[in-house]
Amino acid sequence: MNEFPKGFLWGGAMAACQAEGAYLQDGSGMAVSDVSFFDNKLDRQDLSKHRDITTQHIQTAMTDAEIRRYPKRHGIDFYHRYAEDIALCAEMGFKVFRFSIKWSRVFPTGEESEPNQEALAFYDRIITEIEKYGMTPLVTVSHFEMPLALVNRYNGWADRRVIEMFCRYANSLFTHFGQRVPYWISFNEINGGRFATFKSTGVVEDKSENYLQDCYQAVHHQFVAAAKITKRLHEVNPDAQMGCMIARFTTYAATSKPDDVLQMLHDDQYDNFFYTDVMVRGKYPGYMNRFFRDHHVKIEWQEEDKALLQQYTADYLSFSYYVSNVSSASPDKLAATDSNLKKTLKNPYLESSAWGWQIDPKGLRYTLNNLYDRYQIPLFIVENGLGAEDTVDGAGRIVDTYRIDYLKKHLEQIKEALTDGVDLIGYTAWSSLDVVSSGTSEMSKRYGFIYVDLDDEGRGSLKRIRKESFYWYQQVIASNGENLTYQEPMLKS
Ligand code: BGP
Repeated sequence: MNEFPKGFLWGGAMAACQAEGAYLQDGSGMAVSDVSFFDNKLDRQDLSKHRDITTQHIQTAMTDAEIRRYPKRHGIDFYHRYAEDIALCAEMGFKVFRFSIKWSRVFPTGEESEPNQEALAFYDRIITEIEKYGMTPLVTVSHFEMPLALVNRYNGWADRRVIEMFCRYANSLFTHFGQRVPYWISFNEINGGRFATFKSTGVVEDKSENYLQDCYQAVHHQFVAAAKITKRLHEVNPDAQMGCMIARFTTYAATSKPDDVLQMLHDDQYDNFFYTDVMVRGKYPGYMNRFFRDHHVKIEWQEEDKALLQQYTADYLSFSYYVSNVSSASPDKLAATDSNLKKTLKNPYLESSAWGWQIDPKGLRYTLNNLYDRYQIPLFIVENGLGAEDTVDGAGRIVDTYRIDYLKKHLEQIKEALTDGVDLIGYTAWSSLDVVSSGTSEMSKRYGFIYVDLDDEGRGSLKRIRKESFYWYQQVIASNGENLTYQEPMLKS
């Protein structure tokens, strides 16, 4: 067997806040992403300070008109170059194009009663372009770019009133694009609310009296909002599907010591399953009652919440997978490393990227089996890829064999999981083009099949160049995953 099913959705992903640029143009408002800064003294093995944003920092950034200090303000200028970018992805053979819509472009402060028509016209042009090549759009409604005004006024999702504003935003998207977009994702990596709280929920620690309480209350509001917009999407188009999404932090016990194994179970429950249990099974799991009690968290529920969560669950489960983590009952004694959205412990059996992210293709097979066993609904890998520094050689080529190797090994394990019986509907690699890094706002942490000539300080021609992986992925898609081999060079100079 070991085959990808017919109609498998091959593609790539990107996010508005990392790609569009066009800061404050055409009526757009400021988003949380527009205050995230680039630090040239960045410690790649400890990115924690990039995850903590203070009120003071926000105020400084708001009065700073500089674009380059905040790289997500310029992105890769997808706003003006989308036609060329989408054409390149079509050339690779993409069946599906994953992108996100910038909430603060459509509702600049989040509180307007009507959407910004220029923003809707922009996304209309994008979808038209995707359709032109016969690709399927996959749209993330919220990918780390809530209007900053909602942070300043409400401390983000900690306030229940944000649900209504989000629903108004989502409803405007469904009214305009609901018939044309078959796959949606409500919140990108919803478990980010606990680890990358500011960009995920807009909650600022120094504004909170009880930060942990606000983190979980914000996530609860996102759960309710996701249920509400799932209901609305199905009213608009019963055939459209709404997925939930987590950053899948697959984790292994550091040793076979029962304490470590229990820690692994807890980390899996608190960091992963809580989110998917609510969004797929439709109710809060019992283990969270204990967690909330132990951590003095008391979620405020409204009467409608329980029924909403139960009735409007996700149609499919999507996730990002970059790394695997390690769990230990005595973590202080062990070496740590950076990972997606948070730190973890070192696994001596794995190699790491230059940013310390531990590479584990077999962990993806484990993850697919583990999620499918638990939920029995279709899965969709919506992010997987390697962040690396690419260089353009003397002949103008980018020979990113390390990226091909990473992707190839992960696709081999996906094939194994398909043979294991997992129902996987698609794979969108992160990222289609190089974009500004979500975690560090660097440009030099590149993931794309298409190189973008831009450096960390925002200098460069923005020229797009096909990497070696572009031609390799083209072959992979053309053979529906049959041919994963790589023979250098794919690009004949
Ligand atoms: C995920 C995000 C993406 C993305 C990716 C890689 O957390 O959904 O937006 O960028 O990780 O992370 P980074 O850019 O920090 O390397």
